Amino acid sequence: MLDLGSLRVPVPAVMGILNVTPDSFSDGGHFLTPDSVRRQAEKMVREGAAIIDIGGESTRPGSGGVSEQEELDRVMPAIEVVRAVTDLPISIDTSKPGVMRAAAGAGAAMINDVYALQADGALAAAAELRVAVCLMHMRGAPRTMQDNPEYGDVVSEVADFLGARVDACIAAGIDSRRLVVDPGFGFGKTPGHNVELLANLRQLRARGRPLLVGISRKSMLGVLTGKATDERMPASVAAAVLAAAQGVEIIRAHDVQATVDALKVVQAVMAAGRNL
Ligand code: 7PM
Repeated sequence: MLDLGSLRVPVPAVMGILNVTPDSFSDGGHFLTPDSVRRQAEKMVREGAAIIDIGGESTRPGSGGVSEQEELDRVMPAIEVVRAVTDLPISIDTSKPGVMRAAAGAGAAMINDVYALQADGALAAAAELRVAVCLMHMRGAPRTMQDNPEYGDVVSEVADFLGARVDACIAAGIDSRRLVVDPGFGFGKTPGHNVELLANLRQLRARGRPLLVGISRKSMLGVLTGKATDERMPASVAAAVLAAAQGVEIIRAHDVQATVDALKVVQAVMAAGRNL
């Protein structure tokens, strides 16, 4: 069991992705009406998701931002619809303090921030809201992050960043037991960097905090397999299995059913005491 205070889930847990952006790369525009949000949420519940991650700001490489009002207009109705169909914990994928406050007020149990609470006022908002927080590593900003990212040692640099953000959260009054950390696959990393991170997840448990990873359908899998985004499910499941075998607590995924089934196998073998 993973206990983050406002959020308790069995591990490994699958976080189902519910994007409410018109431009998200693999499911853009598909889940925008209340009815389609409801159907997608019901499907993820049936398939065994443990958390539903709602995001209204595309962080696609090369993308700009959206206004706070635009983001609120996208995510608040979606939170209401998901709330109406399930008691599963909701995570809000946002970097904006105003959206964090509104979402937590509507019942979101987790803030999933690809900027790791670096925006003005984000640390204070998270401290005041007392929800769980996912701190993700990104090198640069979405618009430019894939322009030739360079690292000396990507694993230690990402781990150091995450450790520093955990420390900043603690200094801002956030209970460290609410924090999870995420290396941010695809956010300012080459395919080689992403593979190196996936091979060394245990070293990324900054300050001993639990890990969340999101690799589902990402371009590193396209590079490895030659497949388009909608054909990356098997590769995504393989990556989820590799992550879970290294003890990752939360896997963020589009294909909930396939991921849940695969992780049941990992879980059974790990419970049998094998060191994978
Ligand atoms: C375009 C590129 C659209 C990438 C969407 C994405 C993560 C996340 C995202 C992650 C956490 C996607 C990403 N990725 N939050 N939000 N970790 N914590 O594949 O890896 O959905 S957006």
